[in-house]
Amino acid sequence: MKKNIVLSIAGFDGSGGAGIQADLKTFFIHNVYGLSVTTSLTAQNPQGVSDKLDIKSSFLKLQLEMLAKNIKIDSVKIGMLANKKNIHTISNFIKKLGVKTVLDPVVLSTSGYKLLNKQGIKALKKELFPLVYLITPNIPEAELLTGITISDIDDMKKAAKKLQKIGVKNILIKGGHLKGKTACDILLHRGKFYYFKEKKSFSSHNFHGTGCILSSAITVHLAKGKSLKYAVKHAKKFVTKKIKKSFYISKKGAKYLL
Ligand code: PXL
Repeated sequence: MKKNIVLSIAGFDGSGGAGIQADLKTFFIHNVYGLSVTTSLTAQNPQGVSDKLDIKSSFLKLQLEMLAKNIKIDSVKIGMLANKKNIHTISNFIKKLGVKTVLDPVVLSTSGYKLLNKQGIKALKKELFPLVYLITPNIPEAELLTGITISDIDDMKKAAKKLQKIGVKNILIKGGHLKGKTACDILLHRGKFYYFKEKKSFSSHNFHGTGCILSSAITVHLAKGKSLKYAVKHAKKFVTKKIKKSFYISKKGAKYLL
C-alpha cells in the first residue's frame, strides 16, 4: 500500500501537545507517514516554556539531507525555527527539494515565550516567505509580521495583502483570537479571499498546539494532492473537532488536543 510521506521541521515539545510531537500525531491520524527533524529542544509543561536549546544548524542540515537522500517527501510543514542560521539552512533545503511547503510562522508560545528572535523574523520574511506555498499566522503573528493592528476581518484582509506584497504565495490568517462567537479564518489565494468559519465552542484561548495541528493537517491534504481550499476547510474542521474534545494533562495550564 502506498503511503504519502510528510516531513515536519519544528521544535521539540516534551509535553507532547505542540511541535514535532503534535505534527506526527496529526500525520498518523490522517494516514500519512511522518518524518520529523527538530530545530530546537524546548523545556516546557502545560504552563509554559522555560528555555530552549537550538540544534546546531550544521546538524540540522545533516538530519534533513539524510532523510531526503533516501526518501521521497511529498510535502513539508515548518514550525518553530528558533534562529536565523536555522532559517538559512532550511531555506536552502526547501529550495532544492521543491515540494509544497506550509510555514506556520511561530514567533511566541501560547504562554508568551519567544520562539524566534528579531533577527530570525527578518530572515524569515526575506529567505523563507518567497519559497513556501502557504503561511498560516494567527492574529498576533500577523500583527508582528505586518505592523498592522488587527481588530476585525477588514484588518485581517489588509494584513494578508501586505504579506502577499512581501512575496508570499498564499496566506491563511487565523481569526480565533478575534472577539465574537465565530472563529473566521481568511485565505488569500490567487488574488481572491476565502472565508472559513466555525462556531467557537470555547471561552478561552488557552489551547496548546492548535496552530501546529492545523498547519500539519493542511500539509497532509496537500501531500495527498488536494486543493488548498479543500485542505484548509478540512484541516479547520479537524482542529475544531479536537478543540471540542480537548483535555487537561495537568492541574494548571493549557488544554491539549491530541
Ligand atoms: O504553538 C507554538 C509552538 C510551536 N512549537 C513548539 C512549541 C510551541 C508552543 O509552545 O513549544 C515546539
